[in-house]
Amino acid sequence: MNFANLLFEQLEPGIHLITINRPQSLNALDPATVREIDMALDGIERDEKARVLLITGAGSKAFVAGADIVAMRAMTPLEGRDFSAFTQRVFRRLERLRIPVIALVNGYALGGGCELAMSCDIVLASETAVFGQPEVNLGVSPGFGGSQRLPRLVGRALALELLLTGRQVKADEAVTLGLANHVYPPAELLERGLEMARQIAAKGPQAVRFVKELVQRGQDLDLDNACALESEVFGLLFSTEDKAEGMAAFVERRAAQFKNR
Ligand code: CO8
Repeated sequence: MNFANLLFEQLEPGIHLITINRPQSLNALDPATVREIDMALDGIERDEKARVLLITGAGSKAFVAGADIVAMRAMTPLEGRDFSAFTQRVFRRLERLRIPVIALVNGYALGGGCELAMSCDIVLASETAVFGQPEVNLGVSPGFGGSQRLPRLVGRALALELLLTGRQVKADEAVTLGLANHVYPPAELLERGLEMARQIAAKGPQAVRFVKELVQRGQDLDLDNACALESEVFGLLFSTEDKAEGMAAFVERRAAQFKNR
């Protein structure tokens, strides 16, 4: 696939990387770029061998510095609503993708960039990462899910503080708040992301897929229904060859050879 605003590559078998590639605009998301992310996800979904998706931004300054303000400035209200709704669907797709998505936040993750990171399953930040929802500075609200995901991640009071003041949060604080998992020196970020991706890619693919689904779907259910869903998934996984292989390998003291069956 050829993209104008993305680099989409397979780094190793099963491990894919999307790099949002508009460094001249600090990787700001315009509608064309979001459409390309959607198309890249089509490619991931068609690839049965895909195991982990990494997402980062080009250059050393920004992950994504938000929705593209120049593009939004010219939008009508209906175009703004469509851009918001379409991007929300694409970000929701990331949460529902059958493989884990790891954000490598290599600089500014503001507005739509913070919303993109929050839609990924795991967030690894470089020491230069800066998170924030500065939309109020522009006279608008978040439009890519930030007003809903931020309170779910960090709690209502902190979310409101960040949303109402637009305060920027550096990497260490982002970890404390639960916005990022770990912080690494910029030069190590990709390798650390790859290490985590390799660990995940070596596990039973069906187990990984359903663990992600359990956590993502379970969050929106009450505890009884969420635990019932877990039992169903647990039972379902007993039907897989990978369960038989994983348990046999443990008993036989050897490494499991999972086949995604
Ligand atoms: N959109 C378009 N261009 C941008 C953006 C952006 N979000 N951010 C930076 N750029 C451009 C700059 O205009 C500049 O371009 P040029 O060189 O042509 O002048 C270039 O990138 C470099 O930026 P700066 O010179 O500003 O770099 P600094 O190091 O001085 O500052 C900052 C970096 C702090 C990141 C600064 O660029 C900034 O504040 N950017 C805007 C951040 C922001 O407000 N993001 C939120 C946008 S709103 C949003 O995301 C809402 C999502 C919901 C949308 C709903 C759909 C309708």
